[in-house]
Amino acid sequence: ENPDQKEKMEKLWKLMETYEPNDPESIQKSFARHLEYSLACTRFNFTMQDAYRAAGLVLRDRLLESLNDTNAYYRKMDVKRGYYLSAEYLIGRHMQNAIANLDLEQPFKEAFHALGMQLEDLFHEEVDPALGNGGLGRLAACFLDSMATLSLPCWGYGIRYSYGMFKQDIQNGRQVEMPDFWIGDGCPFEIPRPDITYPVRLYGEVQEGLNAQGEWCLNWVGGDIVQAMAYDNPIPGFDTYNTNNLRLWRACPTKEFDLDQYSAANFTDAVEARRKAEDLSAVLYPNDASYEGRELRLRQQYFFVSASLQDLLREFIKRPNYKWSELPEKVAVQMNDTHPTIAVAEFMRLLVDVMHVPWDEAWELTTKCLNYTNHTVMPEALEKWPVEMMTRMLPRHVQIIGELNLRWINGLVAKYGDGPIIAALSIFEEGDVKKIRMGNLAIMGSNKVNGVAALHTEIIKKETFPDFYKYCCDTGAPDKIVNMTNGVTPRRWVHCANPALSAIFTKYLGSHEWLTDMTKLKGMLKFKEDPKLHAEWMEMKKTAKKKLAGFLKETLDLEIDQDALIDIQIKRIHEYKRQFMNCLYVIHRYQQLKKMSPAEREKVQKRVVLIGGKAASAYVNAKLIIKLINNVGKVINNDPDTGKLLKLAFVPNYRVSAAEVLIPASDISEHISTAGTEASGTSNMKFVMNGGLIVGTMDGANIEIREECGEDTMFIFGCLEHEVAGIAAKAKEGHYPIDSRLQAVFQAIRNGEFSKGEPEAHAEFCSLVDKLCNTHGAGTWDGDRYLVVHDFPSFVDAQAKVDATYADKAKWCKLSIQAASSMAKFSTDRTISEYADVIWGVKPAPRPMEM
Ligand code: GPK
Repeated sequence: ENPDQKEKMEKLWKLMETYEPNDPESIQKSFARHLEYSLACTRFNFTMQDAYRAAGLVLRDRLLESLNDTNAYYRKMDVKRGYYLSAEYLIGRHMQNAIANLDLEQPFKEAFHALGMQLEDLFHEEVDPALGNGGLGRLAACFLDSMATLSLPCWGYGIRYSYGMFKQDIQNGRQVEMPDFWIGDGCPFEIPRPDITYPVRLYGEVQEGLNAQGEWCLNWVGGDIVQAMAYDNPIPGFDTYNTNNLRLWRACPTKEFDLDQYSAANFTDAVEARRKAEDLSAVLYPNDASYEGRELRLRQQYFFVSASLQDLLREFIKRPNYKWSELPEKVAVQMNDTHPTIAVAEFMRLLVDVMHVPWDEAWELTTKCLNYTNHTVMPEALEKWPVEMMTRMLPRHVQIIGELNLRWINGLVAKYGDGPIIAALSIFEEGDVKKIRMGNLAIMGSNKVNGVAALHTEIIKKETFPDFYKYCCDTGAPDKIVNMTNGVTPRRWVHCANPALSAIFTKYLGSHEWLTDMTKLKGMLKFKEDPKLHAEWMEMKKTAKKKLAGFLKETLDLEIDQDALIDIQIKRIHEYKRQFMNCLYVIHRYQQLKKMSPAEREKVQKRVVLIGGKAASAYVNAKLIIKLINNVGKVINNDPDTGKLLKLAFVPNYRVSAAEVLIPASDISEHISTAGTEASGTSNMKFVMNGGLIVGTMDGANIEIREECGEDTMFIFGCLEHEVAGIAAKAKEGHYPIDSRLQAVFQAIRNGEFSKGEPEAHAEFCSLVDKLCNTHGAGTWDGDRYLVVHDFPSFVDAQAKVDATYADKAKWCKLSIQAASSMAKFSTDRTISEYADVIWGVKPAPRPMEM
């Protein structure tokens, strides 16, 4: 070591205390410094947006210290690491969560209060980073919170989209999509890393050649190279000194210029070609549980997978005297849905072509390191890419997949002979357009495959991938497919979203340990009939409803009666999720009210029904359902006979920060998918943790929530999963009676009661109704794919039971406490512990306070 260097290092070391101090005064000083020197404002003249930004930088300093020391600790301990690959992270606002997890709530409050600012007002300045569509992306975000909180050495990898999920505007009752340039003002929580970039090749061709050792090999050459540049997002754990990282890749042009190209071709054309590289990470595709098959989407997937795998392999080979055989002891990768499953071929390419690992060993390493999570049984969501497209874009990968498939099929034929199971298990789908099935590739290349709730995992085995499951059983590996029931983080969804409830739990249980061990909430059960707790519990709901009322006034100019039962359905708009059925029920309820005398009406429970969610921009029926809800709401809310007793509103632009206001305020929420269609659902968990009860079908995680909380806490209706096929078969024969109450609802829609003066909307609404009634018989039935007509009567019964139960306030309160206190299973801390134990083999590595 150079002595001069050592002296410099010592000088630098002495310049700073080890960590930034966290007393209110130091926070204030740090804030003022960032205002002046980072943001170029003055201490005397700044906006709330500036204040938010400066406060964000105060936090970022502290996050960086913790992130760097956590990384150094993981390296020193040479731990096995988990890597979560996901095309989506619906992280939501950072600030409040970072303050809570860094244990800075008290000093921050004091620091800003003394400067005349409320923290809440700062939080509101932050735009939601909406780099995900819905449940799948939000699950990834909750997972990151739990990985950090459990001190697990796990990172997330994804894409830093310039445009996140579109903003939903409602114009004349219809969804209009607006671009969300969330990064416009810069995000103080992210750290650009111009020093961390990887080249990613696209297109080009495969050539035979010699490698550095002079051996024969295949080389992928030519095509376009884009650079993936890292943006790090620190993820602090709660009650630990660990901070993990979410590394998102942004596409940039290469730094080198091809001189020939620049002198020969038109300069502006050449610059334009480079600029195009940036399109790769420009926009998140707004599709949920369906894919569009666009070439740019496949490019995005390969781009982030390649950069992530290059990055994690670089970390592995940095270790002194590394051996490839150790890779599975140091690396576990989780592929979130089929979006990152090109990883199977890319892992092989990097090992075989770049690292020169022999094929068989490379395949063993790949199948030990990779794992795949399935999130849906909707066939339209399972990605299949045309071989032609993929061969142009990723020629070497198609060769690798071809070779893998050949070996795989040979083995299968030896075992089963030629037969339909071979075609079912092949990675290639034959037909007019030959395709690569990413689901099959993922399962083949994985150590473990998992579903996201008990029922869903059973359906995967029996219906989605039955031949794979048979193969697993026949080869003595039935536990290759495992269940990992989803969860949510109680830090964001209880502590931050509902501080009044968090305070109740901490007060009654004597500590905030429940926030990292939700089984502690069982201690609340002995108070479930305590009138004192009941009073505090109802006060908590009132506080949340007041906040919701303010939000609705501001966004919709809607006034709600805060004594009304609040009934919420918020999730992506999908036919299988049956927002349409909910809307049909509200029309029915309206018709009942209209028939009553004013005196009878007075006895009916007041209700406010809120429905919110985005529709994929090309999903025609989903968009029509939004229009219908808006039109029905307009009629009901403005009818003087009913306006006070029943309200229906569509909440525009549903997003994480809106969920944080809506969920705590609910009495009832709707999780009413056709049995067997919703893989899990996660908002169901958030609602119950906040003391809301559920109207639900026996689907997804509803089943397990009911098991934990007790049958009396859930209003269950509808057919069971094993009944669906029989009902559909009967419907095909024409036996599909329509309940008279539902017929009355259909009649009102057909009469144009909800489309006065809108002939186009009228025709559209009729088309929705016609589709449900399409029972032509003779095997042509396809209209009511999700059994709305079948389940409607029992849905009406369930709603009647809700009203009756709600009338007994003490009983309701008891059920609410009982349910909220029984939700330990649905903390992502439980989910992630299971992934770490069963799938990844990754162990906690809590770093000590001082390094
Ligand atoms: C499933 F397939 C998909 C998808 O593309 N997007 C998405 O959000 C959801 N999901 C399921 O629909 C939910 O049931 C589930 O709780 C969630 O993923 C997380 O597993």
